[in-house]
Amino acid sequence: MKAYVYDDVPGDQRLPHDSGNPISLDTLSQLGVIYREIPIDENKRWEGKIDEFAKERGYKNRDQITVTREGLGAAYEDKIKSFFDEHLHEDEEIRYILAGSGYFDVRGINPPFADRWIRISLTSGDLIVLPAGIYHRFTVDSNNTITAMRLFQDEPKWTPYSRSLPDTDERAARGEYLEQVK
Ligand code: KMT
Ligand code: NI
Repeated sequence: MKAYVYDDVPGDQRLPHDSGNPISLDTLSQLGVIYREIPIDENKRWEGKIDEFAKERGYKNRDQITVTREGLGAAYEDKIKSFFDEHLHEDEEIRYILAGSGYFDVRGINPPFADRWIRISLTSGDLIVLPAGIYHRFTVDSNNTITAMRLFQDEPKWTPYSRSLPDTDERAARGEYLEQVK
C-alpha cells in the first residue's frame, strides 16, 4: 500500500498520477478509511486472519471479483467506466486484494486535502475498508488485472450513487459520514 495526493494531471487513469506528496495512515484513518496488511502466504494463514477480521466487524458474506476483460466479460467497458465515476455507497466497501493491483481514489475532507483526490495504491495482501458515504472511485493500473475478495454484512449494497447526480450530496449516508470526519 502506498497513498499520496493525486496530481490531477489529465490523462490515462491507469498511470500512477503521483504528485510526490505522501499521505499517512493517520490521514487515511481520519477519513474513516481502515487499512490492514494481511500477506498472502503459502500456508494460508491469511485465511484465518480474514475470517477473524470478518467476524470482528460482522461481515458474514464474501465473494470474489476479477477486473479483467475475461473476468467481467461484455460488461467490461461499462464497469471500468462506472468504477472510475466518483460515487458513494450507503454501506462500507471492503476489499481484500488477492492478486494484481489497482488504485482506489478517495476524496480528502479537511485542509490541506479538502476535496483533493488521495490515491491509494493496492497490491496483494492489502485490505481496505472505505466507509459508507465517502466519495471514491477505482481503477486498475497499467497491469490491467486485479482480483479482490469483497466482504459484506448481509446483502451487498453496492449501488453507486454518482456525485454528478443532484441529490447524492443529500443522501443520509453522506451526512452521517461528514458528521464523523469533520
Ligand atoms: C468497486 O466497487 O469499485 C470494485 O469492486 C472495484 C474492483 S475491486 C478491486
Ligand atoms: Ni464504490
